[in-house]
Amino acid sequence: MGQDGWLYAISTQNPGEIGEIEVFPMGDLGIDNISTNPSTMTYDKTTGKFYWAVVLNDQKSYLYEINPTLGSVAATQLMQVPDNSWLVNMTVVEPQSQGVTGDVNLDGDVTTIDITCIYNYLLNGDETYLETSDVDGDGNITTTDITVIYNILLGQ
Ligand SMILES: [Ca+2]
Ligand SMILES: [Ca+2]
Repeated sequence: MGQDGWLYAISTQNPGEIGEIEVFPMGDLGIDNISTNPSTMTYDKTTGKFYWAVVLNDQKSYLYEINPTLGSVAATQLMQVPDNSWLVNMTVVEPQSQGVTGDVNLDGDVTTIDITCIYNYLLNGDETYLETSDVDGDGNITTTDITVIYNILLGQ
């Protein structure tokens, strides 16, 4: 993002080689009152959206969504940062992988072994897989959790 309100793309074909990095103008965002304060941009891989936080000449901080598509470059103002605060840095936190529901022993698959793990808890008090045994998430480890795994195995 340039002080001139233009969006630029940086070629990373030769990353690290000084003088080999190319900068391409993508388009004018139509914002001409950008202050000299630092701005920050981040990219959400999940949604494919670019977010840009900038302080304008009114000394207020704004959050924009950027469309970086060549030919239709645009900035959409999402909000003014409340209480005259400045948003000086931001990042997108990627969601934690949830694992496979029903994969009690966390080996990556739902199998009858996972059912055995729950049986071992119910019958023998084996708490090895306590944290993953509540498959239906109702707060208790019961035969219902075994039924859920059976249904997964049967493809229901
Ligand atoms: Ca498993
Ligand atoms: Ca349960």
